[in-house]
Amino acid sequence: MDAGAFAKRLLSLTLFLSVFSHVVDSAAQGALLPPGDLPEGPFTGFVSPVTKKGEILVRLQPSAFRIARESLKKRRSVQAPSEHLLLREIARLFGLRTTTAVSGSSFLVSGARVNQTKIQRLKSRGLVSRVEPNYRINAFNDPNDFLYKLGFLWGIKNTGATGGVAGVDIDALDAWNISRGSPDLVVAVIDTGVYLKHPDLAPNIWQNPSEIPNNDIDDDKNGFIDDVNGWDVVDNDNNPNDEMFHGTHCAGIIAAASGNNRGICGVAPQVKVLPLRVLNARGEGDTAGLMKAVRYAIDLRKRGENVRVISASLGGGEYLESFNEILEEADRYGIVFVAAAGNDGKDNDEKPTYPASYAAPNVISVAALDSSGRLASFSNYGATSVDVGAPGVFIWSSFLFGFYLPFDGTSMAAPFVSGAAALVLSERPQLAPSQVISILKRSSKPLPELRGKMVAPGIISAVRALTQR
Ligand SMILES: [Ca+2]
Ligand SMILES: [Ca+2]
Ligand SMILES: [Ca+2]
Repeated sequence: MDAGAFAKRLLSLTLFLSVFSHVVDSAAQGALLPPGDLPEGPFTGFVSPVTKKGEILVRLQPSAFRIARESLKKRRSVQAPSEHLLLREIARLFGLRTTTAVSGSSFLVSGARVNQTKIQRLKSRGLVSRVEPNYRINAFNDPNDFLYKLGFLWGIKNTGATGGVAGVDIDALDAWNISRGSPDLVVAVIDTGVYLKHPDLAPNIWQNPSEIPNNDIDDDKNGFIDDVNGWDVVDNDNNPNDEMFHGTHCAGIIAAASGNNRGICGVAPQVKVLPLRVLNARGEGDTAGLMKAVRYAIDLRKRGENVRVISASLGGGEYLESFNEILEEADRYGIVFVAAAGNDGKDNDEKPTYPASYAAPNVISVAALDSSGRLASFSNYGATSVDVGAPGVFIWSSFLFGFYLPFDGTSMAAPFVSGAAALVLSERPQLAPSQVISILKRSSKPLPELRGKMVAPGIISAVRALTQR
């Protein structure tokens, strides 16, 4: 092998699609731990999407009414108080802001001063019993997307019905009560391209607002003629259509349209996908191509397009100063770089995998988990070099020609994190990439078997990321 060929091989990129066959394992192992750092109850200041802050439902005991009646008699000489007056007196006496009758002996108590200690004191004095949260309720908004309804999308919602452990998912449905993603937020998918005509993807493909199609003129003067949907770095043309299937699959996991009765739903079903094709029909490319694609994304961001996430389900080669530099520039422009950890079943702490192992503050490295919450056999790991775990085994998503198929790989896990990062940035656009990554790590749901395998041993939770401060 001559030096040129050797260098090319060093720099060659491959996608992180696992070629391992898999068995859908229904053995329920490694149940989810309760979320350890979440405070108990709805009344301690945690902004929960499922319970109303500072509000509880209590059953008031007869003694509470007796004390209030005596107090009113003594204080205001009221002999036969109305229930309304009694409740106001109870609230006054016990330091609660408001007390409203709900039904029978159940009352809604609210106010910032309601806290665990106070409730405990009222309980021990026998004044209240049965303290429960006041839950938020929503219209049932289960996606009607076909493969969701079949229960196949375990990463979105895992009921345990198709194997695996219920709750080992990214809590997408709860997240969607807060955000389904901002339509102007753009996730660049640097991959084999995207099958642009896929009915579940076409509505969410980025459109260049400053480029007139097919006039052979670079209207927006970014150096790329007629780049209406993205760019094909491999063939250096304006058609980033997928000639394999890998990028199409990744794009669907991030942003497939939801509620269209079809196929799948992406993690952030309202954000836009920017297809940048750097891998050919065999899934091969090189670092120079990857750099061109990242450069394209940064330049769009510079001119005001809301490109905030790059999803990179690929890897290969060694550390390059020039690539690290471009990652740092992406960081300065607020772009999170999500990278698959790799599919060698190896420890990235011992032997780094690039780009996942770059130390730039905007890089988050993702391992693949199965539906029972175990590390996938093929997934790379690393106590310090791999950040989080996400679904990556038997993941159904979009395929060429409008089809759908399941695949395995850290390639599939990274897009889940890209989608979650896009949701967080849709809600809180002022966050820096390192803050988004810190939030995704801190809000991940712990899984005991993953200890020592990644920085945040668990599965990411979109809803907890959206509510984490
Ligand atoms: Ca252009
Ligand atoms: Ca043009
Ligand atoms: Ca759909």
